Amino acid sequence: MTEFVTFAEKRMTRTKLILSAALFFLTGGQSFSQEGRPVYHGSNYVTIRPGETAGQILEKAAGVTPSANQLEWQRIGFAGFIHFGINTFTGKEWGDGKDDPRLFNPSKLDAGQWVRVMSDAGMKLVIITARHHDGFCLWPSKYTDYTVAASPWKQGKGDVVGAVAAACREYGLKFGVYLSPWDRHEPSYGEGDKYDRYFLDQLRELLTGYGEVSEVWFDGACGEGANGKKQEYNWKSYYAMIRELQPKAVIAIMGPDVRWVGTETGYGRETEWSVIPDRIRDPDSAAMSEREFPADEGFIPGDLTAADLGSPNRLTDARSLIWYPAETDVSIRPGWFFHPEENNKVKTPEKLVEIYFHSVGMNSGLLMNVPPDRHGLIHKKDIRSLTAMKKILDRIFRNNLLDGAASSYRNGIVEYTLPEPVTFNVAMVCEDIKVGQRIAQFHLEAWDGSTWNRIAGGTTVGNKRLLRFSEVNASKIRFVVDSTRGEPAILDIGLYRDGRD
Ligand code: FUL
Repeated sequence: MTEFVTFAEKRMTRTKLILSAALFFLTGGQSFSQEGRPVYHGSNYVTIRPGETAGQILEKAAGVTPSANQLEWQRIGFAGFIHFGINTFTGKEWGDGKDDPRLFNPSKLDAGQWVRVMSDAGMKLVIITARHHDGFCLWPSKYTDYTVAASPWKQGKGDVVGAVAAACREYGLKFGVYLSPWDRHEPSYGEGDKYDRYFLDQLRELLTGYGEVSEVWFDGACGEGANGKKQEYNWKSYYAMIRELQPKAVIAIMGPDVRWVGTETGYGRETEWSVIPDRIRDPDSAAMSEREFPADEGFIPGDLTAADLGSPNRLTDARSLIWYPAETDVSIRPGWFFHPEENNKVKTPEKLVEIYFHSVGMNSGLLMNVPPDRHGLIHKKDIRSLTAMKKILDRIFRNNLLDGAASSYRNGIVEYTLPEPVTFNVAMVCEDIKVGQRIAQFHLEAWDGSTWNRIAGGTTVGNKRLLRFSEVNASKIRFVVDSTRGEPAILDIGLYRDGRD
């Protein structure tokens, strides 16, 4: 069976195509342009000096690269989210922290089924809501009695986080934890250091008790309102603990490695730059510190919902730039938690495919939530949709019609000549983000015997760009870079036919 998620990596070995190979000399982690000027390769963070021109800023932006953790995370592409907890049994989305832990009693909980379903759907990482806003812990934390240990499930001897981690190991998936900073049960919430200590104690349990953790997801939501409790989180101490105990984990959302795409619809941005201005408190001292993760110092994510975060006009006033890739989180159902009345509202396979094209295919990771039911199992309706979605994706991506094509590169144009005409309606382009993200505008053209006709195009490419369009039949096709902020480095190009056969 074709694995669409790792497809680009497989093709990389076959048709690695670095357009800039002739122009770049990678020396000891630093790159030089043709003229020998440094292009700031090798750091996911760069400061802007006062007086730098728009051109200099763009050149710097083109040289910002992902950290090793970010690169690995971006290559995963497709991950699964599991919202499960006390809300599953009360029907709420946001529990108030007062629900009786005895309500938590799944009769057939099988984390193996969850992870198997997600793996079969093509997901490579699974994140479990270890503790949602209600404060109820899915593991038997020593620091509160509001946990699974106080529930009748497995006579209080169960551990959902442990079961998911074990299943991930069994199926070869990466494992991640969601831990809500906002806690509506814990009495110390709002009391500053006291709560931070509680939070760090629980974070340590999660980071040390369950093997390798690949993603830590800190939710930014807080519904306390103007007169509610106010907790100043000591983010810096949370990040330091993660760097120390799980150095390969990315810190997402309220963290410096992976950013929220800005919506929960499943639809990412047309123009999605991974390099955006950082809002760091003291960029100069951070840069001076030569730390591996300079953005960990006083990191504050700004407004991430704007339609454009990284275009040139957003960079001109920046004091620093950071590689900060997007993650698109979306639920397969209207709610994040399971509600039986939503069984007929599970997203259709076609909708899930569309979401895949608009997230993974728009330079973002996709984090798709599939909430288990009150038995502790993923419902058959969700399985049906996911299975059919995977079938469609496999059908589309099983055969790259450019395989075996002769190709040439000149002046930002990659031209393919095929022995026979092919029919296609899907295109994939991947930049080699290891060296940065550069393409700002591109399009595809097909030769009809007398002229080149535009088929489709877009703005940014990044890790992966997927396009769908009406069927085209041609034997000469070209990919044209219309505008770029540096030498484009293309990792892969593919053409496919979604033939519904
Ligand atoms: C939001 C939360 O408030 C929702 O309940 C859910 O967990 C979603 C993924 O993030 O901020």
